[in-house]
Amino acid sequence: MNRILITGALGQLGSALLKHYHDKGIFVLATDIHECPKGLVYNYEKLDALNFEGLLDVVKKYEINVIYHLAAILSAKGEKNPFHSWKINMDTFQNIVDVSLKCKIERVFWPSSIAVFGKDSNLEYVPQNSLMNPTTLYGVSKLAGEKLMNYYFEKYQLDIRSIRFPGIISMDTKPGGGVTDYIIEMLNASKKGNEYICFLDKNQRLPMIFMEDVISAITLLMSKKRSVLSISSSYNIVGFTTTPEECLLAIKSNGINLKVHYKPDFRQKIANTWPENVDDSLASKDWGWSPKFGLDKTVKIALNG
Ligand code: AKB
Repeated sequence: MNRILITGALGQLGSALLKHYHDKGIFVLATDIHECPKGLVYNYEKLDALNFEGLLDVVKKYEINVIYHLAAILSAKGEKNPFHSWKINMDTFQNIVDVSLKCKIERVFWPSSIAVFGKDSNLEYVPQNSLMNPTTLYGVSKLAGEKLMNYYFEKYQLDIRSIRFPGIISMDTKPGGGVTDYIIEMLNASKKGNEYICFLDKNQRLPMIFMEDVISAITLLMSKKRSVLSISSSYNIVGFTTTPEECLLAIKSNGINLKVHYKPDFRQKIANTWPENVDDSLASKDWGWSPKFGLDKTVKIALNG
């Protein structure tokens, strides 16, 4: 039986994974840098993943054998203080690797991102193995993590698994400083009856995925025997692709007359270097990935949730 530790557990992905495993009756320990939120029903330890000794203590104390390392600074926020972002993203990664080797952790999940790609990646439809010249510090740190997970697997057989996530759509937590956050902000504005100022161009196409598909993908990948995985790096996946304008149309088709103003800012420059779509056929072939939620279904659920 698995005993799971999640870092960054109060974030967008962490909260959803926490609920998923808790509801399944699997032991899961949530950790994050914040004080335990009032009324939280999960096992919780306040822990900064930069604190190696603290991490080691918690892993030993709770007899953890699987880690989901989600603590990270995202793309747009990362650009505000690149040195700090590198430290958070890479030193915590190294701590997780070190603790995992010391405590013989069986499996680690670590999310990568479409931010690993860049202008030379055939952005209309990025293959699994593409040229990768990321433009953000976040993208550089994710690419470094991908190289390291391969290295640690070859050198120590440390089983780290990973997915390159597109923009993740969920309504339960606040957006966390990403370029793809516009879609969540637009959906929230629709629910509140506010106007929305979009920081991307109305025709900027980006890949997206609904949270339920994210949870299916992660749990599927983590459930497979290592021998079915043909790469020891990160897999491309996509739910659907959309632009702000298409998203607005989908919102309007639910009877909501949202007004959107377009004022592209520095995030548009980042989006210009990100994929419009990615080829996720290797994930389908190796571990059976297949998305269930398109734009219309996602928008409908998000608006009614
Ligand atoms: C971001 O926009 O930074 C993230 C991502 C695509 O990794 N949502």
